[in-house]
This record gives sequence, structure tokens and C-alpha cells, in this order.
Amino acid sequence: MRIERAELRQVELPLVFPFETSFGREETKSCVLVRLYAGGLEGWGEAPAAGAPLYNEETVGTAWHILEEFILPLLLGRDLSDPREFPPLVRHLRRHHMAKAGVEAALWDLFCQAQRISLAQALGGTRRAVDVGVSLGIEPDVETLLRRIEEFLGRGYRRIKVKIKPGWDVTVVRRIRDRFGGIRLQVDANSAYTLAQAPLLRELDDFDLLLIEQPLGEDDIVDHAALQAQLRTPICLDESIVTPDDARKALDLGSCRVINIKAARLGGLTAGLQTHDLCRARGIPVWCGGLLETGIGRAANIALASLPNFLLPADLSASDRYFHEDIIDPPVTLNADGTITVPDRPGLGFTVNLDRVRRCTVRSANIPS
Ligand code: OSB
Ligand code: MG
Repeated sequence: MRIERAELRQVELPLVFPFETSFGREETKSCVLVRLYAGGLEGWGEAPAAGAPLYNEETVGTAWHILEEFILPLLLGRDLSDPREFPPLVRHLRRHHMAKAGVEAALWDLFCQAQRISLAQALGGTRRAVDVGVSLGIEPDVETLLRRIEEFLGRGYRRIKVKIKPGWDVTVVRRIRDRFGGIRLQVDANSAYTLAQAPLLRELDDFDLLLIEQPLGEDDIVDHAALQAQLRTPICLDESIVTPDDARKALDLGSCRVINIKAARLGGLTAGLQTHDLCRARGIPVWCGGLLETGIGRAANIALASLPNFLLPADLSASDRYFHEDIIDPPVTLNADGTITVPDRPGLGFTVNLDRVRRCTVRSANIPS
């Protein structure tokens, strides 16, 4: 399939409610959408870099620059016979994983449409529906967070993840357990602690959490190994795992017992698949993380989460948890049993609503222009 041309769009969608983590507060979702044209078809992908380099080093600005100046010029005019041919083409460009992942997702969408198969089928998915949860941010006070949790449990979510940071951790988790009993509960620190705070983190062992996500440095796997040796609760790494090889090293060191897979953080769906397979071979459960994706990025995550070793609920919620109006039709909805159905239509399995995409576009470019 010859990739003829591309369109980039920076979009901004107001969030239904602000999302605060240990690294900052977001009120608007920004990202770069990649649209590729080939053989009368078009494929869509999302580079979920945010406005500021807080979760990782990328931003919408860096993603745009790298896509426009480096990645797309390498791809356009080329004939590919499989999306897996893309990562080797851009391997010499260091990092910029989210920018690469946006293009790779659009390629998968194109190839799946051409073969008339769903993305889940192309990736080797085995589930018709995926178990999901909701990720809730830091709130001005604990009562507000408890009300949010109650609201989402009421909507049918059966796993709750809460963001923690020093000063918003053990007491908050205790209040959640006191109020809601034995719900499936996990926490995410986004690198807010140091190994010196191990005694405090050990207090979390009393609350039967599914896991503690990324307590220490975003580039660390050594201190995490020391911490895991002192904790009963499994550590799950997110930020620290940016390649499948990082996963191997972290598992060799004992830095974690669970891995959060975000294809965008790893540089694309192919690296996501490789990380999944590696963990599966070593008996390590994985789950699908999220980056507040629009429906375009979410659709790809749903397909990936249908693979067999995704054994814990995903950070994939219905469109209405994030946006008043998503940019895909139909929007993603939650089933009564707390799952999201994996679409079986060709490609992403949802239709991109061009009208809504246009309305939230703040910058666009055609390549070549
Ligand atoms: O660390 O998992 C994270 C959102 C933005 C950046 C980092 C993270 C998150 C989430 C939200 O936890 C997951 C989602 O619902 O998309
Ligand atoms: Mg995380």
C-alpha cells in the first residue's frame, strides 16, 4: 500500500471535569491527530502528547515538529505491505514515541480497512469485550473524591484507580476503603515519591490494593526493585517502561510485578504487542493504560486490550467520562457488566466525525502542502 499523503490536526477538547495528578492539572485535552491517505482509503491515529512535557518529554508542539519534519517525509510515497514495516523506518530517530505511535496507529487502521478486518483481529485479540475501570484525579478534598467514586461505581465501573502524591495517599485510601469496602482499587503516583519514602509506601500494604503504579522516578528501575522487595503490593510500572527491552530489564531486576501497556508511550502498537508477548511468556500480567485519548486513540487501545495477557481492568472509560462530545461515532459506552465491547467492524471500528474534528481543530497541515 502506497502512502500518498498526510494531514495533521492539533485538536483541543474541554474535559468534562479537570484531571489532576502529582505532575499537574489538565482542563483541556490536546493532542495531534494523524490522517493518512492510501489507495482511496484513509486511516486515523492519535499522538496523545499533551500541552506540556509533564507525563513524559513530548508535547503537541514537539510531536508536530517531529511528524512534519522527520517522520512523515520518510513515510510518504513509500509502499508498505504491513504496518510492522514502519518501526524500522523510524528507529534511527531517537524517542518521540507518541509521534511515532500516532502514525503507526493510522497505518494499522489503513491496513485493516484494506483487508476488511478489525484492528483487534489484526493484533491477535481474543476477547469480545474488555474489563475496564476509571482513573480519578486528585480533588480539592476527600469528600469530593468519594462522591466521584460513588458516581462512577453507580455508572457500573468495577475498578477504581486514584492518583496519589505525598499528603494525598494513605489517609485518602483509608477513607475509600472505609466507605466502599472491598472494591477493586489501585493507586498511581506518577513518580511522586523517592525510595526514602518506602516506610510510608509500605503503609499502603494494609489496603489490599491491586497495585501501586509508578511510585518512583519516571526513568528508574533500580530503586523500584529495592522498593518492590519491601512491599507486598505489586508495583506496576508505567513511565519507566518505554521499550519492550525496558520491560525485560525491569522484570529481570524485580522492579515490578505488573506492567501498564500504553502503545503511545512505547512508540506504537507493534511495541505494545511485543511487550505484551514478553510479559505473557514470563507470566507477568499486563493491563492497558490511557492518556485521556479521544475516541481515535481509545479505539486503538480497546483493540489492544482484547489480547489474552491483558489480565487486569484497563484505564479505558466511556467517552462521557472525558468529553461532552467525542470525535467518533458511536461514542464509546460502558456495558452493564462494567466492560467495553470490542468492535468487529474493519479498522478502528468507529467512524471519525469530521464535523466535530473540524470544530475542535486549532491547527492543521497537509503534507505535502
Ligand atoms: O499515568 O496513567 C497515567 C492520564 C494522563 C497521563 C498519565 C496517566 C493518565 C491516567 C488516565 O491515569 C487514564 C485514562 O483514563 O485515560
Ligand atoms: Mg500511570
